[in-house]
Amino acid sequence: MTSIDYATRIPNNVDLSSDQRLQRALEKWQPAFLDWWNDMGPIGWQASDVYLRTAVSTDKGGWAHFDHVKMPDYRWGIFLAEAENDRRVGFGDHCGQPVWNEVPGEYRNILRRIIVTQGDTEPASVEQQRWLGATTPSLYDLRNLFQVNVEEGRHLWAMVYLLHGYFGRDGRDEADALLERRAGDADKPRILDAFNQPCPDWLTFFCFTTFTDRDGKFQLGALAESSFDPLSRTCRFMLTEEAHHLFVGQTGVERVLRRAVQLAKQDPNGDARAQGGIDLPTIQRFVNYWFSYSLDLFGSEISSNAADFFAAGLKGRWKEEKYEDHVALGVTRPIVELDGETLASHDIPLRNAMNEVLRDEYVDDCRKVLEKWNKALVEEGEEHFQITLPHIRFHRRQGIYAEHRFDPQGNPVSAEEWKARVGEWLPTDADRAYVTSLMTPVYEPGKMANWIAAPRRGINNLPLDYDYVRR
Ligand code: BYC
Repeated sequence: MTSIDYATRIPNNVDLSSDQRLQRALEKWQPAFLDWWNDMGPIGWQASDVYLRTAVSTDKGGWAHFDHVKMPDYRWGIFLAEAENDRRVGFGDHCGQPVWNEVPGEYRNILRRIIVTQGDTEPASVEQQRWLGATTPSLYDLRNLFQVNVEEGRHLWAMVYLLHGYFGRDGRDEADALLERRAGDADKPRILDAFNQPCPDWLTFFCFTTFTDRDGKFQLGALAESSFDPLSRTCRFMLTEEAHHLFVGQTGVERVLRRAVQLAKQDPNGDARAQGGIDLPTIQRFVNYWFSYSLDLFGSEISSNAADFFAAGLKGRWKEEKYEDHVALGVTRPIVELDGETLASHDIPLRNAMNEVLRDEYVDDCRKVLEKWNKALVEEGEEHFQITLPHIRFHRRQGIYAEHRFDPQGNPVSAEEWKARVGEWLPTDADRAYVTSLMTPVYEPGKMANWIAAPRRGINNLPLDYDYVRR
């Protein structure tokens, strides 16, 4: 079951050929996907040979195969993690019952909405990143960008398989609509805010893959707990691919930080910008921006949708098995709200606070990333500056803090104070223009742009000066 059949038009490990109707429907969607990829995927690199990894089996450890491939020839397909024997619903009102291999009628609409929302983010990120090939800091980074892009394309396939396979006509319509919305488009935007934000430079890309892809990790983890077993199995395999995206983001930002310190040391005034680097306060502002946008992706702190998802057994907590109580009724969790001018803690029924429970896990994980970045700063000899995470109330546009303004420490601030200080906290137009001005491409194997340190090692044990992308 786990090995992937590449002899068919749509590679898969779900025995697609045994369901002719589904196979035909997906084969009809495939050219539309390829048209979308050619129109909205990486600009200018579709004919290049890229050193990409492809799944060969969904077994642990044994799934990667590396080769030079033209991106439009990448074998996008449908790969599910192996079914667990006698898997049971792990939480909510149906806890302990056998998991479902069909969609229960009463949950059809909400489940479809979850799958569509998840699916919508995948092509969105490819659209956001499509111009970055023109400004890559190295061939190594260019290849990593394209690896991320083709895998997001595959994650779209994963959700489209579920829509086509389990939701009939409306599922097929939703799958078509996934190729019609566009990141940042005023008339037909992507569903979630972060996926309509521009990604015009590589510092943004590294922050996006650190913070926004990390939301993906936790949302997929919550959906991997789902009682709808096909969703659980597809998310489990997607998580193994997601790990590389997080690596790209975390090491990317770390290399920019290291270089900032190295360049500041070379400058008589300790000014990284004067040496063509990105200074630490600017990096902090980009971190503030993408962390806060990504916090929004968890939805509101108090959410009846989240309670319904949990009750129905559709979306669990991160690693649900680590909790003792999987029903979560008659328990509360404190949430801090703004009562007029003062912050006050209120006890909220736990099921309604599930978005916050997941956001907590996410914030903890982000903290670990920052610890690594700050260790790197110390290793480079930076004695004072440390990157910090802003407070969860800072710069929110979704949820209970969206109506108010808070500083990065989480204190309420007036509109005047916000206006006077926002340039310290979030990237200014001048910051963005400066970062963009550094983005000149480096296409020579082994060479790096001046504003970023070299990575520790190449891909798949190859040297750094390997030609990862052949033009
Ligand atoms: N922007 O009760 P609420 C990834 C909407 S990333 C715009 O607060 P709920 C990836 C919400 O839809 C992972 N709208 O929230 C990363 C609702 O709208 P309706 C993606 C937002 O429903 C990088 C209303 O506000 N996966 O994979 O509890 C690269 C009130 O809803 C936003 C998922 O998100 C926002 N930020 O939770 C590539 C998993 N937040 O229904 C890929 C599936 C909320 O009133 N999605 N709204 O029109 C979900 O589980 C939930 O929909 C959410 C929202 C967690 C997003």
